[in-house]
Amino acid sequence: MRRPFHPLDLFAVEELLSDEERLVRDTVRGFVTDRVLPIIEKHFRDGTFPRHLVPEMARLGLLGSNLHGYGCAGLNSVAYGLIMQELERGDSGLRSFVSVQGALCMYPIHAFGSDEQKTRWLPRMAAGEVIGCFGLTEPDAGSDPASMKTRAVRRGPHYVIDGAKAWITNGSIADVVVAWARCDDGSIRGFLVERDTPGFSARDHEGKFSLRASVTSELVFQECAVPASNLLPGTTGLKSALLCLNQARYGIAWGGLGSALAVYDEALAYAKNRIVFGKPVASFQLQQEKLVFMASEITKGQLLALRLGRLKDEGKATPAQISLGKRNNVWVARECARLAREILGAVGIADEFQAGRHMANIESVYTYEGTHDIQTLIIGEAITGYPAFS
Ligand code: TGC
Ligand code: FAD
Repeated sequence: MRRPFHPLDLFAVEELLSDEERLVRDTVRGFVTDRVLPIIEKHFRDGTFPRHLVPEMARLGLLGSNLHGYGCAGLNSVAYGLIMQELERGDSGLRSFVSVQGALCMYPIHAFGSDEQKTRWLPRMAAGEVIGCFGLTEPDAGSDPASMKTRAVRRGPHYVIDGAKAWITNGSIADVVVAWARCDDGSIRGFLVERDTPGFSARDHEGKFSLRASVTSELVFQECAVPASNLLPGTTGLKSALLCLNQARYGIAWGGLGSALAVYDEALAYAKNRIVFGKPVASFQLQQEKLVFMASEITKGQLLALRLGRLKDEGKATPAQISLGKRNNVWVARECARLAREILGAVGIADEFQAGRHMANIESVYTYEGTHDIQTLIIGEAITGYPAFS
């Protein structure tokens, strides 16, 4: 029987959701409780991605769920965000998979692709039959993607791509890469590179202590000739890649809440049951302060994410607002994971509890999609008018 799950809702955010949004959230919550939580500890331990869940997530309509047409669910931004929250309540790696597939691969094809590219790729990606990845970061260009070295040179009917990408989620399991490269005219544009293209190879990063249930790879393009029709025609510069990041950062603002809720729930339950000095841990003022910090920050994060989602649906969310959402809610998740681990005492370092896994995962989330520092500088520029990146 499914364990009833009572989400933290100190400010009645539930009342601000529509019936459809609640239904979507509860469906994904059920999926994560039944299908993810029982297996995720082993996948994290073994360093394997639970790939068998991809068709199940596709059947639930989770892949590219906020896109319209081409077999996508066409949900609003809040329902999409709640999906990210519930997936990350399970594991950041699972949310990463869905973020990359939807926000970083399907979105650019949808936004910048030709009709032929959309028809060819999107329905199969929504169905989970084709897996995508997004190659922007390079070994020497992370926070500053404009300094990328990957080049695409036009030769007759082909573009020839040379370069390398690093830390790419889904890299070695992807059927198609959305690869960003600098062209002859100096502009950065997006290309679709299929996995069997001669000169393309992918190798997984070994020794990760974080996001162990997710695939992270290095990609190499050696004289990789792709048909000119594989250029995403609507990409016009780095701005096109940054527009994709807005989509993914938005999802992470909700995902962070999911991770924070998971560890808060676990810490509260443990603190109520664990007896020390003859009393439950939850009855001590020092421990209550930690739980109150977590509950307050999660509540503020819920209000922030919901408002951001409503603004996004009205077409008004700015990149700086999205950065603020990502920055704040991932910080909340990071603080909550650390405090939850602390409340659990020794068992907090064992992987039969979730806190340690979330604590390790959130280090990646804090860094990817623009580090916490980069989000700070984006917001700093928006409020002062001074870019302080260099
Ligand atoms: P800059 O000159 O500021 O901007 C170039 C053009 O882009 C515009 N722009 C944006 N447009 C839409 N959305 C945004 N967020 C935008 N940010 C900037 C800008 O207005 C300009 O337009 P125009 O018309 O004037 O040309 O560019 P810059 O080179 O100075 O860089 C700015 C900076 C540092 C903020 C940017 O490079 C950045 O965001 N760096 C962080 C890189 C990053 O986030 N990488 C993420 C890689 S993907 C990933 O991590 C996936 S994890 C997936 C998972 O597993 O979930
Ligand atoms: P660097 O840019 O080298 O930064 C190092 C440090 O310097 C950081 O603390 C940073 O905040 C700080 N710093 C940088 N610039 C400034 C500045 N101007 N002022 C002050 N401090 C600064 N990328 C993709 O393209 N696709 C993916 O699918 C993807 N998946 C990922 C999955 C995982 C698990 C991880 C860990 C990363 C992934 N990334 C992906 C890469 C990720 O986006 C980059 O790691 C991130 O953008 C930071 O780049 P970097 O690691 O090169 O750090």
